[in-house]
Amino acid sequence: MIRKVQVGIIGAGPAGLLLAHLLRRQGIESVIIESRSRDAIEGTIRAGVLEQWFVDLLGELGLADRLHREADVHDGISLRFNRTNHHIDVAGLTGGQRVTVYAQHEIITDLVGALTELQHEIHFEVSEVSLHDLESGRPSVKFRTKEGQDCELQCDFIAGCDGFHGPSRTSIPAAKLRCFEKVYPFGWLGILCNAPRSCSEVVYARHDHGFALASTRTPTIQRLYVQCDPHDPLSDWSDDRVWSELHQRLATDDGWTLAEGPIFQKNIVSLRSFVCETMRHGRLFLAGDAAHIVPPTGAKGLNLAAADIVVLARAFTAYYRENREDLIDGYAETCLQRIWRGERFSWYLTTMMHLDEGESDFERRIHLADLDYLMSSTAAQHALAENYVGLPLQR
Ligand code: FAS
Ligand code: PHB
Repeated sequence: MIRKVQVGIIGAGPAGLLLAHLLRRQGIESVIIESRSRDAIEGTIRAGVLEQWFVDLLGELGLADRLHREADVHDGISLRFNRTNHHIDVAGLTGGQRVTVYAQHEIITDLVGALTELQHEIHFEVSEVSLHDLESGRPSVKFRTKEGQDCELQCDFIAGCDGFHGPSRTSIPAAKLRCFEKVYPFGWLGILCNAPRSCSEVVYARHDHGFALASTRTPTIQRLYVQCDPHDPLSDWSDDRVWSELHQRLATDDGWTLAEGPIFQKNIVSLRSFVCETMRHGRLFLAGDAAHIVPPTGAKGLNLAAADIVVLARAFTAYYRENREDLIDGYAETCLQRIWRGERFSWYLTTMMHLDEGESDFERRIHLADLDYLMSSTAAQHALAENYVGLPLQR
């Protein structure tokens, strides 16, 4: 079956779904193909922190009603080391920008739900996805539906929103790819547990045993992470060991205590920084994790993906509405400025807050001096806060 469409979107993650919504608002037609089922994408445990502009955009699109009812909004974050908690007044330092904690899979559920109500064409559980004629005026995506039917989407443009492991980036000739990568020698073990909140804001802790993070999902479901070896088998991390490490790494001398509860989800992720500067190849445009990865310490991945999509939707709109190609031609350059700033901030927070066995004692002292300077300088805290809430986005 051949289907002609203006924009073919590969991937129903936050990037692909947001693009479909923004294009609909401009009367631009798109079709989404996704390799997993709707239940699977709505159940993927990932990000949790949203930048203020992204929350505002979801509101403008009429997609934030549940978010506004259920999200946890904070005025700051905490950095913890040497058994002392340090509150960073993010809202005060950024003219009122706040930190919104709302799970990524809830955003996906809201975006898919709204598109389904609009009967937007989304093909779930597709396979055999391949991209063709990217340098022609009529690129296409071939795929097999879950019913086994072979289909071809003939497009004006293809949006590669298929994440780090998707086919889009690898469809670009290797000689054309300009990529930069840093793989960290540590990973994160993340848990979800049924327990009351122990913190009124997201807490990042540096400890001699390694990094730890306390975040939240609801008043009764908490999200916590500990630094681990990315190759550790999960069986090495019993619930008792997880709680023991969390208590030690998050401990303070001010009487604060960590509430425990049954752990119902546990996973280990590796940490990397990655940028593919070739975000466009002919009529293929990469967005989100398909083009860049940040370690989650800076809570930037989802927000950078959404920022790419705002730039891409504006470029497609200018093309269809005003027959302009300048925004399309400037897509990569526009996105890469924000991406490298997000990469820098995520690398900075990751190296400052994690224990790297390969580091010298001198480097460790420097990280502690960095933290000490941060706690003594409003200017440094302002820089951290401004990056954490998200640098302004030209919309
Ligand atoms: P995604 O990977 O989310 O989506 C890609 C989609 O494409 C998937 O649904 C996939 O199934 C589909 N796909 C893949 N191959 C395909 C194929 N062949 N055909 C069709 N579809 C295909 N970011 C933050 O901003 N804040 C955080 O707090 C944060 N925490 C994180 C915590 C963890 C543990 C992890 C792993 C990441 C975290 N991130 C965070 C980053 C994360 O949220 C990503 O940046 C975000 O999912 C990127 O969204 P997409 O680019 O849409 O890619
Ligand atoms: C989360 O809530 O999952 C979370 C919060 C902050 C981060 C990363 C993840 O930096």
